[in-house]
Amino acid sequence: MTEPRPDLSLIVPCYNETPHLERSVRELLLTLRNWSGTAEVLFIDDASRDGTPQLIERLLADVPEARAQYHETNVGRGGTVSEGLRLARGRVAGFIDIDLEIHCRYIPAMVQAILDEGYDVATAHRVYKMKFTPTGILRWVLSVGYRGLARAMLGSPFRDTETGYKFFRREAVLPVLDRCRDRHWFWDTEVMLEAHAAGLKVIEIPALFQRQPGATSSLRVVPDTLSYLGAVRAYRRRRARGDGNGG
Ligand SMILES: Nc1nc2c(ncn2[C@@H]2O[C@H](COP(=O)(O)OP(=O)(O)O)[C@@H](O)[C@H]2O)c(=O)[nH]1
Ligand SMILES: [Mg+2]
Repeated sequence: MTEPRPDLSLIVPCYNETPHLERSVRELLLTLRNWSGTAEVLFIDDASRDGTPQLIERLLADVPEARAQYHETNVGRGGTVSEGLRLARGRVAGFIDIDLEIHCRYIPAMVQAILDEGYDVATAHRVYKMKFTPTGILRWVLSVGYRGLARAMLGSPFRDTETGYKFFRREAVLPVLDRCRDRHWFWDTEVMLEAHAAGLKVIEIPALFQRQPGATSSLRVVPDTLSYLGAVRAYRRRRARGDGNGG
């Protein structure tokens, strides 16, 4: 007898998450277990070097609704999330950043937008609780700057393509995944632009973004910003050649 499909498959890409993983998993389970829908959770570790795989093993020992995969080599954020979306069994498949800078309490609203309100994609539009520290201001400037760039250079109709909080009607996103090429940070913009090009119905739900005290970021500001810009230009060229859609 095949198991009924859960309402939600939540993908949790992991890369050196030990500072916050235990607290975040507790919060996440609290949210999912108090929610009326059914969910499975799929942790995918992308070759972390800080003991995250061992911590996942320990944390998931008594979490029947969760399973985990472990990469030998680092694939990148986009590649890891795509893999998870393909492995998902849920009617809705989505992912969040497990540092919970956007809290998991918005998950039910994302799923409801897809299952009950007819959207194909629901994402969190980050509303920043500003931290007036050099890093806080730099990240805000980068994020706002990049949004402007995505709109100006790629004609993105969206307010926040980079958010690490995206949910999809699983059947609708599979063909879109096949048209995405980037395997790291730019994938977050590419999947939204390809979803738009495919005519998927998208809702961006405002959600509070709050940096965790003492949190560090895996974003390497200069190299990652440069590779972003390179990816934006490459994507524009591909689209201009008319084989933008991943031909
Ligand atoms: N799978 C995978 N995830 C990554 C990688 N690098 C970062 N991430 C994830 O991307 C998310 C956002 O990274 P974070 O460091 O919080 O960036 P920030 O919030 O933009 O400063 C986190 O959940 C990280 O685990 C990677 O190489 N592979
Ligand atoms: Mg983060």
